[in-house]
This record gives sequence, structure tokens and C-alpha cells, in this order.
Amino acid sequence: MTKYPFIPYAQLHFNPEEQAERVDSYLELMQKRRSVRHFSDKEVPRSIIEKIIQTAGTAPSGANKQPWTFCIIENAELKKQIREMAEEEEKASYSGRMSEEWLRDLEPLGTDWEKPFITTAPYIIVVFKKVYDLVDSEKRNNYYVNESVGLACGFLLSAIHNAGLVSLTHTPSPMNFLSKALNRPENERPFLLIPIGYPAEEAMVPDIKRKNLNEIAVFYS
Ligand code: IYR
Repeated sequence: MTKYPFIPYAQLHFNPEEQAERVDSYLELMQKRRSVRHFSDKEVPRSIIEKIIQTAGTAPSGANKQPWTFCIIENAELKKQIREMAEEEEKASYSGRMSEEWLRDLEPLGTDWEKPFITTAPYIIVVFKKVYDLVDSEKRNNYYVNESVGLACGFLLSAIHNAGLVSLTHTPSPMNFLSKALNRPENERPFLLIPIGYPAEEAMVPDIKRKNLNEIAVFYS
């Protein structure tokens, strides 16, 4: 196993004012991020999507295995098929598979089994996690796969928002149908389905509040 050569870390140097300004403006940007369910069909250049995916790929991962595959679906027929399959599963979930409590928790958010965004958005990204790697048909371990792919999805969502685009983390359940529809190898499992595009002009979002700092943080000084 060859070792990586170690190189100096390319440090970022901000003076205190710059630092304060940067954390404020990043917070302000991210506070505007919302899960959007109403998409426009307006085109997004492929080059923009490519840069966003590359940004997601900068996430840290267990032993730097980068155990993710991003499938970007633009093909209308394939989006239609995926929508039909997702809605079939979601219909079964909303009408029996989900608990009463779960349905009650979702009610204020107005979600239901219908997933029009899958066909309206110009792209859907299906993120796959690689539970192991296949190198010359041999299994190689990956580590902290859920943590790693979750981090990459976080980076993905923030890159999407930074581009003035919107997304939705859709979790059709179960979602094995995506492996088949996209012809993925046996070492990959679907993780999230994320439509990406511009919001519809009349897009509405529920007026949710984020928890305050003192509700989410405990400081030990
Ligand atoms: N997977 C379903 C249900 C759903 C579950 C949660 I947790 C949400 O925050 C939103 C929806 C769906 O995507 O509709």
C-alpha cells in the first residue's frame, strides 16, 4: 500500500473582521435554504451541475474512500419511470406503511405520495452509497459509509443553494427500485433522491423555524 505524500495544508488566512463578516454572510445565505417541492422546468446548464457534484465530492470520507456515486438524470423518459416507481412505493407508505405518529409529524409540511417534482425538475440526482468497493471484482472495505455519504449530501445541498437553485431530499422508501432503474452494480445502494432546478415562480414553503442556538448547542467552557 503506497502512502500519500504529505504536502503543506493550503491555509486560509482571514483577519478577524473578514472572519466575522464571512461567518455572518454564510449563515445568512444558509438561513435562506429551504426544501422546495415546486420546481420550474427551466434549464440549468450541465456545467453548473457538474461543478456542484464536484463540490459534493470534496466531502471527507472514511479512509478517504469517497464511497459515493451521483447519478444525474436528465432523460425525460427515465425521470417518468422513476416518478411512477417512487409514487407506487410512496402511495403504499402513506396509506399504511407509515405510523400514525409519522403521518401526524409530516402533516404540517404538506407532503403526500405525489411526486411531480421528479418529472418537472430539469435534473434529478440519485445518490448511491458504495457499501464496499469492487476492484477487479474483489471486495474492498469502505468505512463510515452512511456518515461519509451524508456529509457529501450536505455539501451537495449547500452547493445547490449557493448556485441559486433549489433541491429536495426525497426519500422514497423502500428505494431499491432505483438500483434496477439505473442499472447500478451490486456494491451500490440508493441513499437519497434529489431533484434540482429553479423554483416554480409560485413556489411556496411552510413557515418553519429553525431551533435557536441554545436549543441545539451545549458549550463546555
Ligand atoms: N419518504 C416520504 C415521506 C417523508 C418522510 C420524511 I422524515 C419527510 O421529512 C418528508 C417525507 C416522502 O418523501 O414523501
